Amino acid sequence: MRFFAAFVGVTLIALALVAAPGSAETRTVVLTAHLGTSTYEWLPSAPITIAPGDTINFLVYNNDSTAHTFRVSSTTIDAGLPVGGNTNQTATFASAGTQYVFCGITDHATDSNGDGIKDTGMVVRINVGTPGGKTPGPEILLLALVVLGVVAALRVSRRKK
Ligand SMILES: [Cu+2]
Repeated sequence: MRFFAAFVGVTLIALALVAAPGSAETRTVVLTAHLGTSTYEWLPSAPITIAPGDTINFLVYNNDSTAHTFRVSSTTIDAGLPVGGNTNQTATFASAGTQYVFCGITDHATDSNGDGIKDTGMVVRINVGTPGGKTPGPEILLLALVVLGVVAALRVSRRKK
């Protein structure tokens, strides 16, 4: 019985940890406009993954010989990037979903499959993950407690026979 009370107590603490929202983070991302083998692109071009509520501080440089612009989907950010220029822009991504940064100059960033999301050329995808997705630790603890509780319950019920 004492074990059961302790089990319930620890389980409630674990549940509270899982339910608590993760604290929002601010990350700095450096991007450089660049002419690739045949198209303009941002370097690095790998997708950025963050959690809802996180903020990105973009430090953007144009080392290309052509002017570009720096835009962020679902925001009003639209900064000019003259040759040799740079811009510093900050955006907070509140909701889960797909966002992206892109160049607003015609044909520098395009939507190749018509889904409304630019995906080719000067585009860097931002995957805004699901809430709580960044804190798997307490969930694993909770799972371990549930398994422990089942094992303990089986042992108690067996002893009663
Ligand atoms: Cu461009």
